[in-house]
Amino acid sequence: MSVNYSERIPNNVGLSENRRLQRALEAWQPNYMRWWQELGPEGALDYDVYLRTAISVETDGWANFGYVKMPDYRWGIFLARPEEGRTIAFGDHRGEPAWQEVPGEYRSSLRRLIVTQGDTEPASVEQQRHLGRTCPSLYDLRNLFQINVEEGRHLWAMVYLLHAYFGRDGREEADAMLERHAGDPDKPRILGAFNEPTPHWLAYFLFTYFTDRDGKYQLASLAESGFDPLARTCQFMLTEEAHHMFVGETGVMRIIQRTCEVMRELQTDAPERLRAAGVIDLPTLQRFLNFHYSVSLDLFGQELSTNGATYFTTGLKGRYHETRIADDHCLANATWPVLVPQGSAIVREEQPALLAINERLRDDYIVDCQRGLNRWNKEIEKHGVDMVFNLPHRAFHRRIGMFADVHVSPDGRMVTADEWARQAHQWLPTPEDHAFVASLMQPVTAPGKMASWIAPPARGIHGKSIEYEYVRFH
Ligand code: BYC
Repeated sequence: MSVNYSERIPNNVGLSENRRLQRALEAWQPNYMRWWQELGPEGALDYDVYLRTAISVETDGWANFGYVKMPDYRWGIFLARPEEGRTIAFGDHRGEPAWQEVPGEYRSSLRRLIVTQGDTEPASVEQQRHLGRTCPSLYDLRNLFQINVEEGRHLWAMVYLLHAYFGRDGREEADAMLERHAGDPDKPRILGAFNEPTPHWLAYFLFTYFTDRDGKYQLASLAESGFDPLARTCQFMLTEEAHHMFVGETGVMRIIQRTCEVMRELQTDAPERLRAAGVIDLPTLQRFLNFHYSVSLDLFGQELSTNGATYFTTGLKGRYHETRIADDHCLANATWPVLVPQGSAIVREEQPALLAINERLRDDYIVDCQRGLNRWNKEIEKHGVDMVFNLPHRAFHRRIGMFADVHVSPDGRMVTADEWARQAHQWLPTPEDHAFVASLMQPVTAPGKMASWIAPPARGIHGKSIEYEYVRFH
């Protein structure tokens, strides 16, 4: 599975043997580059960035680090190795050979899934484009750019599938990926969270912790797909995703660490004193956490979804770790517990498992989210500070699904619109919180130096010291 880097588009899919496809992708490439220049990281085209580039899909294929100007990054097309004799693991086609071509009857559903996945990738780059201006350190700036170029590559991955397997309408969808934009009132991105602004680094770390984690779960479900090229693409994308969540988890951890240090120094937990000392008080952090978690929960779709059921039954999108689950993989008569609003209460109901496929994935996601909170809480405890972070209730602040029309407090009580209006400022970031966090965002670009509100990382990148010049400006 070696990658051919001598071609204009590096790939391990034998692109040069398919001249039509190669030409089509080469025609899309300049549009992508134009998009990167206009909506990629602002003002950063000339920087030399210490980036990691994949040179093969093997585990050691990552060890390739060096200074790269982002527009010269080798965006390419990489699929994980094919699995000999792979069969479809779930749904009506269980046991049949995995599809190497798009099955005609599922063409539009499959295209929709690929377009929705693909749309999120450039969206996140657009959302993060101004952050470079206010980086807390060169280390963080480099990680931001690493994530940005990888999201760009994930777009390439989906565009490849559209071009290679969906003919003319696939090419049109690939063009449209560069025409919708995050937060654009006329042509927004498809999913809610990808139209929210990422105005500062606190939002960014929480986005990479919570929203990239949705990426992990969605990609893992698509990696089970009966459509083999999609499964193989997503398997490789997942290896890149892990680093994005690492950046989020450690970023939040370092903020907590710094705040706790100052709390101890000043012997106070008063938010105004901590803010005056240039750190983010923990209740503010909890409000931002509540926001990013709840908009990320929405990304799983409705609790009961016929789309989800159809994607599963037709073998297009599986469950998390589908092949490790011990059941019939068809779910004909199975049920799944789902929380639903009933009057002024939230009750648990057994629902057909097929309809609850999205909800089940959300359940898996919630468990995973909690793990990071446990680690953050340990850090707080280590400093002797009396506070714990909690995930708000899954019904809190939802815009999609059964809880979209009701108000639920973070601890899971159904509340009236009046109570919501009175309390929301304690539960979600206020304009003042945003203004305060924004006021901290002063760029720090001297090697090894950190902004006041964040502790240094435990170690540098790829064996380099924290003082290493991870980004060189010109
Ligand atoms: N916002 O039956 P429903 C990532 C729409 S993140 C707006 O409930 P379905 C990344 C839905 O499209 C991973 N609209 O759900 C992270 C549908 O519309 P249509 C991205 C929403 O269809 C960080 C209607 O509501 N990948 O990779 O089973 C940085 C009814 O939908 C939302 C994927 O999402 C929303 N939040 O499931 C970079 C995987 N939720 O079709 C990257 C592919 C639902 O009736 N996508 N709707 O017009 C999917 O599997 C599904 O589309 C969803 C929704 C899970 C998103």
